[in-house]
Amino acid sequence: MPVSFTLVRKDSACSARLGLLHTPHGTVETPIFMPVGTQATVKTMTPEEVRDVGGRLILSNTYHLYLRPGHELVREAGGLHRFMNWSGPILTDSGGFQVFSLGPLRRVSEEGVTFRSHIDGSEHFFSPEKAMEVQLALGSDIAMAFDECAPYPCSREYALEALERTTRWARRSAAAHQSETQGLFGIVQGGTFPDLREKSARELVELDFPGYAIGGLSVGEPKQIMYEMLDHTVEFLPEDKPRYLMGVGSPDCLVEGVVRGIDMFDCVLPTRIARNGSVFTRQGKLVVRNAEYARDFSPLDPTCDCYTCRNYSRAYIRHLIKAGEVLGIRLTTIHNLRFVLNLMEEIKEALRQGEIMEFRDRFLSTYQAV
Ligand code: PRF
Ligand code: ZN
Repeated sequence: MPVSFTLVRKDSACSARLGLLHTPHGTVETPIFMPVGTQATVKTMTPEEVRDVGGRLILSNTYHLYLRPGHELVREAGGLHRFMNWSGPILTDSGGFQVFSLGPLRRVSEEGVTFRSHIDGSEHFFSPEKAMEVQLALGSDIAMAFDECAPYPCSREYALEALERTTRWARRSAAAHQSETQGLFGIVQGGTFPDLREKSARELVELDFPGYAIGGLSVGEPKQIMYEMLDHTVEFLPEDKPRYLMGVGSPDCLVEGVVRGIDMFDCVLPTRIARNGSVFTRQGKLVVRNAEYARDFSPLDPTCDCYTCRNYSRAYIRHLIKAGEVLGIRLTTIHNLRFVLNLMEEIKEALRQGEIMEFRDRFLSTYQAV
């Protein structure tokens, strides 16, 4: 088994767990946040810097790398790890979500999805088999099944159709995926319908994947609905396999996800908002680009241990961003990634101490979620 999971400890007051995820490129502790490197780079950061802020497992995207530079080229380079100089584990998303996000640029059939490239308009076809071929060429440690993420809101009929297709595609993904060096995770869908979440989870568990993702959430629904769906999904997933909540990464959702039994997260949020001048603090999100910080010579977050906070002020970072200097968004990216990765470290420590619920309450008492 190229990918496996060791459950280390379960909390007695909630569904949270500590675990170890074993991959061909090493073992990582869970719960874990995966920085996103869509184009084979965590935007603005070198792999050494990603590691220095605590990144251990990164996510990259099949859809983007297939279109550019092409998976054959990445294979020729010796795989994604060598191509981008990241020696730790990599998880690749299947392209399902990205292709479905293209809207009018795509057509779905039972066989797969026909879509036009967002780069040059050229036409392409993705299927479960194709998504497996591309991810094998990329050489990631963990590949994702090809799924259909239904939008929010969506009708029960559509959510059912999408989840049933996702199960059939998961079966085809598993059949096409023959690898000694890569694990394959299934993806639960089912929209915001509790019984459909259960149905999807049960059907996927029958296929016996080494890990299960929860897809189709954080697509615009209220957070409370997402939390309810997590409760209605996690209870049908096996305890001895990792659970990955796709596309979730706001600090409050990370904490709430962990207490509901999630082991893995990924999200562009920390790196994306950094590039438009927003940063996380223990009080919530702060727009350092705003005029009110022009003469604020304190660090982004006085409690943060990152390179940015140890050396630079809000006023300086605001100036860099206003002046369009690339150092500005590098500094905010370093801080935001460190913020969420440090949060995950604190979460793990709270779990080791058996105090995760106390930690959640303390964190949420100062963190202003939006
Ligand atoms: N499916 C896939 N990738 C995803 C999602 C999904 O549903 C989401 C939903 N938040 C993010 N990334 N394959
Ligand atoms: Zn910082």
